[in-house]
Amino acid sequence: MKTQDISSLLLDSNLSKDLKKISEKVISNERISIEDGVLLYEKGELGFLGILANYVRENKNGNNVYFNRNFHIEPTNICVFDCKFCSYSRLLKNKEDGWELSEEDIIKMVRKYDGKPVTEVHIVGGVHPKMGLMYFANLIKKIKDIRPDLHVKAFTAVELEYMCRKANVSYEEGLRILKEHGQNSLPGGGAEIFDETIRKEICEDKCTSAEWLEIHETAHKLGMPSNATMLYGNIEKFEHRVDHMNRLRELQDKTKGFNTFIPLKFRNKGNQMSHIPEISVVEDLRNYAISRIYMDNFGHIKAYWPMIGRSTAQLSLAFGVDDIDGTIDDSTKIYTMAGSEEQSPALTTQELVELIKQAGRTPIERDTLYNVITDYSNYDFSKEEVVA
Ligand code: V47
Ligand code: SF4
Repeated sequence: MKTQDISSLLLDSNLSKDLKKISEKVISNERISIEDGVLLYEKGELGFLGILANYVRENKNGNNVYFNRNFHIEPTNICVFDCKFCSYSRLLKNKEDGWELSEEDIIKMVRKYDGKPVTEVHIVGGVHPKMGLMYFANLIKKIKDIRPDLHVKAFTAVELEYMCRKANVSYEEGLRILKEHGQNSLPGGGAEIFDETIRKEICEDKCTSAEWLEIHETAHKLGMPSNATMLYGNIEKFEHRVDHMNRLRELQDKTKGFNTFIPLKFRNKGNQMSHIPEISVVEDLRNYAISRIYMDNFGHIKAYWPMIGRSTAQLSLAFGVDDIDGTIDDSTKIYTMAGSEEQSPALTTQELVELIKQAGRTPIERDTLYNVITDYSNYDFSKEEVVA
């Protein structure tokens, strides 16, 4: 979408004055306010938001769409917390179909990728009372001994808050220990919605919004970057989404430590909020677009394909998204259990590349920190055996 498309937007006589004002701000690189953000949610039609978000996205990332070669390890789904939206966890008192991987199981999973060009392992799971800080620190060390080249993105702020509290150490001490044992960065989970009243309704017993933000700020200070998520499409209102993004935007101004923002659509299968219908794909696309417009200091917006499905992920590339996560290799259960259409999430590099090309974009394999590994625009897959 080129600049003339965006300027024609301003000539559109059907566009209300307030939306025109917001477009002018976006075009002149001026930050939009909380009120502007809410107004975009209330009045912005899909086509209008798409043009604006695409303008921002192409200024930041050109035509590039990023992906990586990764796999997940979910050490356990036993969890001391009881989030109402979670389809994955099994409470301590009801752990018949819960799993607890041993250290040996986990090492075996890592060994499975010997000689394969994966660049990242994402480790996240339920909050198990017996798997503590030093258990995980030593586990990371063992993973790094096997694969020193692998970027370890591990533990949500929810897991970290619990680990540090149990070990009786400050967040800084806890994170420093994990870093010394080889952890490189933090994933964005556990943020949900920061508004305290909504948080109390949907996940009252886990770390607070202030604690989530403090843990990420501490990690950034220690040189560990992180991601940020937002769980949307359940009981929250538009103003709660904007408030959530605003708290992240403020922290990013301070630390510049976030890599990417990942909106996560509430999926309603098999959890305590199953009576709430899932929102439409149009609402998902509007949400991606507004995220791109609002989060002006975030380099990237990710559509996590195992959660949103590959078709919507492809569509999102015209609505501000420039990253669709990775190959995954069927190694995560969180969204499978919550009813995602992706019941065995795995894509080869070639499939990811084709998916991106079909959307008219340039496929770029990245590492976790968005360094370019390979530009696949003119890559000939027939000349090599593709591994993952
Ligand atoms: O914190 C759980 C969410 C998150 C449901 O950093 C649900 O690269 C929707 O954060 N419907 C964990 N969402 C996953 C996560 C993540 C995923 C991919 C990449 C990255 C990254 C981070 O999943 C939880 C929660 O917000 N979640 N249940 C559900 N029913
Ligand atoms: Fe536990 Fe995370 Fe599920 Fe909450 S979302 S119940 S913290 S596994």
